[in-house]
Amino acid sequence: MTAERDPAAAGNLILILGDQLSRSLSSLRDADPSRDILLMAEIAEEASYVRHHKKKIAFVFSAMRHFAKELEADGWQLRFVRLDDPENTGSLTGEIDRLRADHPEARVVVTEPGEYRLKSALLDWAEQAGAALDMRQDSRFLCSHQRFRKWAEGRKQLRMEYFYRDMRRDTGLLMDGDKPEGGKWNFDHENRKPAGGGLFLPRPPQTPPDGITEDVLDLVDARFGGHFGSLRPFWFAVTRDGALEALESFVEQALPDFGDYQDAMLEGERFLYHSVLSHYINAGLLEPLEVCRRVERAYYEGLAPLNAAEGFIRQIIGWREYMRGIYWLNMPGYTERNFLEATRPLPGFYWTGETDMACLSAAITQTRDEAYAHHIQRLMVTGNFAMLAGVDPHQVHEWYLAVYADAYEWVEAPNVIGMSQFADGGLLGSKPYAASGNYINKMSDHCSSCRYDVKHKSGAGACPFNTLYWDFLSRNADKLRGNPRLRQVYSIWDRMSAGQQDEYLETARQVLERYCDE
Ligand code: FAD
Ligand code: DLZ
Ligand code: SF4
Repeated sequence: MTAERDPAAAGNLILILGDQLSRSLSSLRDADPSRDILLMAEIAEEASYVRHHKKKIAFVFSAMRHFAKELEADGWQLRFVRLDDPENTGSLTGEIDRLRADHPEARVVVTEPGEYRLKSALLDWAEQAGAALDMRQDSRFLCSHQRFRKWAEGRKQLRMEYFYRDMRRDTGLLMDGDKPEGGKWNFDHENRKPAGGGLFLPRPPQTPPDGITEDVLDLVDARFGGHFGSLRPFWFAVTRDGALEALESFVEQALPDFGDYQDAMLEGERFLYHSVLSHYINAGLLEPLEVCRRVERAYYEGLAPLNAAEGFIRQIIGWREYMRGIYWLNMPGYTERNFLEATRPLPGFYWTGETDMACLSAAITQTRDEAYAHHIQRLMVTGNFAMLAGVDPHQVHEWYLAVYADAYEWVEAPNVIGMSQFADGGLLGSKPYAASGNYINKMSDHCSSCRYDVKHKSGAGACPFNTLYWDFLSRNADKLRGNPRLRQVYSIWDRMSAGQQDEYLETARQVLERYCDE
């Protein structure tokens, strides 16, 4: 992808996208501040191709403005196009054209966009405009497309665990020679404790908005006021320094308990021991490897136990890299997959949080307020309900892409289409993450304040997850019955009397009518 630089050539135009806020960017590798011009642009199309959460737009715009200011202070020539600039064309390619009009000979350099949609748009644009485009690999990721393709080649199943071990060997993270630290690759079985009362629960640092952020908040309010989510209070860091502070705070306060309570949920506690760093990492304010090295150091300094450090590092060099690999291996078309042929529209309460199901209300309300929910809420509450109810996975995908501050299609789609909705038919999970209310009850305290009874399996007051669970298995029996990991649940279903099965299905029908068919 990379073309050699000709020293006699005119300066380059270097496009820096809103999730490329890193000085180590491959597009800046050989850049020359005296000749090259950097381009950053606030673009209506990028903010509304799905109607992003207001906090997400504000975070990206403010972080872009801060990054641009830092680059300018370092002596770079930079064109920053604000959203409200009357000449703003509203598209990234329009902005490149506008800058190129003054520099027709210039080559355009860009680090590969994270999303297929934008990569294709830039490649199409270059072809049509007859422009020289130098699109470079994104070296912030640890595994290149080529490396992932090679790893995946010839494998019947793409299991994250084996990929992860290779990444441990490649990076040397938590390695003792060629053996994993502590003698095991994975300490996940120690990471499933429900959280009880009386725990000290840290909060991510709250950064007060500065003048730049206040301007952006006003702009977002005016231009995207109809989008989902609360804009204020706004507490995200918007600079690398602020993100580094958030990393330090996580390592000191939450990391030691990260492993133990990774899967827990608590009413009113939105962050537990999670890092709340994904939006910083995905936008480029933090680099994935530096975050992992910091966590590894905390382990060697005795500040965090191995199950926490290993569990955290696995999420980043394992899951995060693996999801990106799956995305690029399967695009285009991955976001259209619908293995279970689910067609129901996304229930309206996903946009309001107004539901009497306590677990869903908590997850969606905090999503609205914070543009954040942690993994188990995304997977086992909102994701699980949508899959059990048979919601069209494309609508689920668009919801997740819109509502989280860390959502970019390269990471969101495999998590949603693959992991959470089983819409890829098992490419990345050996069975659907379908669960009845029992799982949510074990891992959280939501059920005690819910109007439903998690112990009731059917009938008016029964937990909706309980009846939807069996309805889901019954509805999808032709596609799922042959799955060896579901043999046991189907044998339970088969042993039920016809009367009991009917009762489950009838209650599920009422649940779907109440919540999904309004
Ligand atoms: P922590 O729990 O502290 O984890 C540490 C880091 O590990 C995260 O910051 C993140 O960088 C990485 N990580 C953890 N799990 C995953 C994963 N499954 N895939 C990729 N990276 C992971 N993550 C996104 O970054 N963007 C998304 O749009 C996104 N959508 C998701 C949708 C669904 C349905 C599910 C089940 C998961 C999704 N995830 C997504 C993964 C995960 O939920 C978030 O990365 C995590 O909740 C972010 O919060 P945190 O920083 O506190 O993470
Ligand atoms: C997410 C986002 C938003 C909301 N706005 C912009 C923008 O105005 N300008 C820009 O360059 N990038 C933005 N981004 C990030 C892009 O959507 C992101 O680069 C692509 O989705 C590729 O990952
Ligand atoms: Fe959620 Fe069911 Fe528990 Fe209510 S009873 S909180 S719906 S799992």
